[in-house]
Parts: sequence; C-alpha cells; structure tokens
Amino acid sequence: MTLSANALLTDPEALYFSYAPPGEAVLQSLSRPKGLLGIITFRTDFFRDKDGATPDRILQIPLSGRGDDLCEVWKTTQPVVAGTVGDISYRCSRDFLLGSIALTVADVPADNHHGLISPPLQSVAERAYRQIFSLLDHHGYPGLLRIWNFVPNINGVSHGLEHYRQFNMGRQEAFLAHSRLPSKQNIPAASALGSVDGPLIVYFLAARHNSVAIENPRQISAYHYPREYGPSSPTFSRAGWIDLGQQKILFISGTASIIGHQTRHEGDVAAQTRESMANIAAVIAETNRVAAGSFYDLNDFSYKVYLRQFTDLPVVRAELDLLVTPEAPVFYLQADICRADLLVEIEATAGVLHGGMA
Ligand code: 3EB
Repeated sequence: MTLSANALLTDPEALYFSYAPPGEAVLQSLSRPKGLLGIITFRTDFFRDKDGATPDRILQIPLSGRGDDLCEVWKTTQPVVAGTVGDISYRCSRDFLLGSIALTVADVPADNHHGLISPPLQSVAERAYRQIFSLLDHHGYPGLLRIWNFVPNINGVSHGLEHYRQFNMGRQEAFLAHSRLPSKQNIPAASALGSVDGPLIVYFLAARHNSVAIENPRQISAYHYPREYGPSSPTFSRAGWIDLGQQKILFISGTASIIGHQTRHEGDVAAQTRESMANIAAVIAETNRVAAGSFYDLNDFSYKVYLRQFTDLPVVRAELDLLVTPEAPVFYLQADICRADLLVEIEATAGVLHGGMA
C-alpha cells in the first residue's frame, strides 16, 4: 500500500487556516459561523461576551501576551456543529474536529488507581488525554492529526519531578490505556509549551482518517528518548502527513535544537534557531521521501515560533529571514519551552489552504 491510498478522492472537505489580527478573526467568525472550527488566541485579555464569558468558538491560551497580536483561525467547507463532552469543548464538521480541554491542576496529588500517589501534572495529563481519546473513538474521528499542549509552569518542579516530565508520564499512560502506542504510525504531531499559570490546556485537530507519522533521521524518536529526560518518554511524532486528495497536509511538530536526543547550542539562540530549521528541513526531506508525490520545501509553510525570551525576537527573525521567503506567515509568541536549556521551538504547517473560503 502506498501512503496515498489514504486519499479521500470523493467530495473532499477542504481545511483552511490563517493567522489573523483579533478584530479580523472575530469578524470572520461572525460573517461565516457555519464553517468555523475555531479561533485560538494566545493571551488572556482578548475577548469577552457582555456577561464576561468567552464564546465557545474562541479558545484562549494564557501566554504572557508578549508576541504578535494574532489569532489562529481554523475553517472548513462543511457545516460545523458545536458540542461538549466531559471537560472537552469541540466543534466538528463531516471530516474534522477541533477540540480543547482545560483541567485545573489539583493541589492535592491524586491516587493513580494503583494505590500510589501521582504528581499533579501526571494525573491531569492522563485525565485530559483519556477524555480526548474517548471522544475521538466514540465520535468517529480516530485520527489525531495535531495536538498542542500548554503546561502551567512547565519547567517548575514539584514532587521531585519537573512538570513537563510529570506531564509525559500521564500522557504516555493514556496512550497505553487506549492502545495508541503499538502503532507508532498514529502517534500525533505535537507542540509542548509552558503557559503562565492556570490549568493544563490541550487543543487538538482530529479527523475521520489517520495521518501518517514522520520521524527525523537527525533525531531519536521522542518516544525513544532515554530516561535522563524523565521516567516516561514524550509521546509525539516529528510530523504528521495526511492525503485528503486535493489537499495534502504536513503538520510539523514543535522542533528544537536537538540532535539525537541532546540539546545543542545551549545559550546561543541564533544557533538554536538554525539547528531547529535544519531539523525542520530534515523532516521535510523525510516526508518527500516517504509520502508519494509530495514535494514540500521550507517556503511552503506557515510557522509559529515560541521564544523563551521575547527579547531574542530580532535575532531569531534575522535567522528565519535568511531561510524562508518573506511571504511565509511567521507568528512569534513568548512561551517557556519544555527543556530548560531550549530557547526556541518552531512548528510548521503546509498544505492547509489560506485565507477566505470560496
Ligand atoms: C523535543 O524535540 C522538543 O512533548 O509534545 C517538541 C514538540 C517538544 C512536542 C511534546 C516536545 C513536544 O523534544 C520538545
């Protein structure tokens, strides 16, 4: 079977996304609510209804607010309906589902069913991912294409373990509990960042059909990282590729200055940026090798760049400008990165149609 046997050749549903200023994003959502999967904002003070609530079509990620004042807007060509199950809010169309979950991190550690006490981020991560997998399995969107994780105080330590490492334990347990680990093909592309405070927030894009996981020959698969990075390895792939017929989408995970399993260029944000982009180029080359008929290059992508120190922006932008066409959308945000020695993480997406819908 070639990978393009996945193609949904009949009556494809198109997926659109863009980065838009808040005013424009809200106008778009009001003028075309039928095909709106959702709007993601990366600050806390963005949008409230008259009663102070956030409308369900808008997800607010509490970052520091330093960064480009843009929203991520996801749309589709089929009608969208909204729903909630447990702690998840979602909007779905015939082929796609965009959902989010926010779980408060308990002060008191939870019992993890084995009579042991789990650190707090382990238990919320497991609960979040279990809810997500149940929703996807029961609603018929088993293909988890892309997932974004925002872990409060990600580099903080409690119960003797960094929050990101606690998170990895709970995430992996949920993957195991839902039998999603044996087939490495279906491990989703992901990003993992720190939020300023508050709940664990995860948002995700799922589909009726699975994407194909792509790994990076320059890096050890994250799910094979050695134990020096924590008791459980991180459960994500370097990229996910899906053939929707007319649209062939490549979701490249948050990518950092890691070779093998080791951080490179500690303290040098320019060199970390170049190494991250070399990793992205390697993932693209690997995709072009395994995904029949796909020929992506760096200029085809939209980028989201997370900076630990927002004052590094001019240096990082200068490096990206040398590598990527000025036409490529690049969205800069301040966020902590999952390893304390990483200064930058870059994610990239290609093949999602841009702008308004026909
Ligand atoms: C890395 O390659 C850098 O834990 O979901 C990037 C993307 C990173 C996703 C995750 C972590 C995650 O290990 C960190």
